[in-house]
Amino acid sequence: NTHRPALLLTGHITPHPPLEAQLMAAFDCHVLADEADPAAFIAREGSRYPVLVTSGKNGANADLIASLKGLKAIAHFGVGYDNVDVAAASKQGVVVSNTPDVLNDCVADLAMGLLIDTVRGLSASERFVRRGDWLKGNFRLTSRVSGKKLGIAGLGRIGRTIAKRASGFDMAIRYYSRNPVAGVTFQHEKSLVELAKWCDVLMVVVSGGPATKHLVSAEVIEALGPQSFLVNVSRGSVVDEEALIRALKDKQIAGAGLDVFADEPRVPAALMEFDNVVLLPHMASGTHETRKAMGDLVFANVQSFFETGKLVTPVPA
Ligand code: 8YV
Repeated sequence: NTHRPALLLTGHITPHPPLEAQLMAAFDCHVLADEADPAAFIAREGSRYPVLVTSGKNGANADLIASLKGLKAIAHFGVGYDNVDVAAASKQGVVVSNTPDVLNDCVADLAMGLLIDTVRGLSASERFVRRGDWLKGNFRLTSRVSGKKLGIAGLGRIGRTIAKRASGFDMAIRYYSRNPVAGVTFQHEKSLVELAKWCDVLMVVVSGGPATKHLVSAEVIEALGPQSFLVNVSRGSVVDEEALIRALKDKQIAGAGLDVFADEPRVPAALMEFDNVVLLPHMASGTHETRKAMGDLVFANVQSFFETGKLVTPVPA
């Protein structure tokens, strides 16, 4: 087995276990999280691994990257790589790949589903039927989706795929991003507050990390106002959850649909109390088809790096 290239995994790839089996079959794999004493393991064998695989909860911080002396590449399972310290990696000459594009459709589908659920109250109405409340009267009226104003924060690959779907619902679309996106006809707003003031639904699709922490601030939530909704399919860190909870308590926002949370899988108990909030378990990319495509892309990146020294889908350094 010693002739197979050595591959280190920070942890088990829980979003897609078959990838782990695929990697095990092709490479001399080791899972760092299985070690009783990871530091001792790294001190002993840490220089043996040119490639590291990371995923959701099992990223790579600057310390881990610095401790792996032979490291050359990190292949991340996921399009968002906020839990991989790319700056630290680059400084050490380590390249990083993610899994872009293959999840655009399923994430955008889920985003639209969550938008409709949030605005039309699907989950709430389903709970209403199960509780037997229909026997006592009708469900509350909800809000119209078609023709409404959709503000998209972050018009990247996924944001544009959502925009395509929303266009099918005759929604008017504007967006916020640091810089205007070339080649799109939607109106760019220079501030997220301006976008929030304008829209009926704010869809958050920016990438995570320190640069976007609490981008959806108390001020942005206030700008949305009591008739508008917030939907987040990016990272929980982007939304000031405390401010959101306060706005929901004070009825200063119409409702929220959240697939991601600051400290997932722990969801703030306060959010569970609101019937106008839809809570999902970070499942936007979670289809058989997409998770397999993501796994195949991680595998292709690892294989390509061992064979050619190049990643298939590197992220910008
Ligand atoms: C993954 C995601 O489920 O791709 C991403 O950025 O958030 C999801 O697709 C998650 O990151 C698991 O690694």
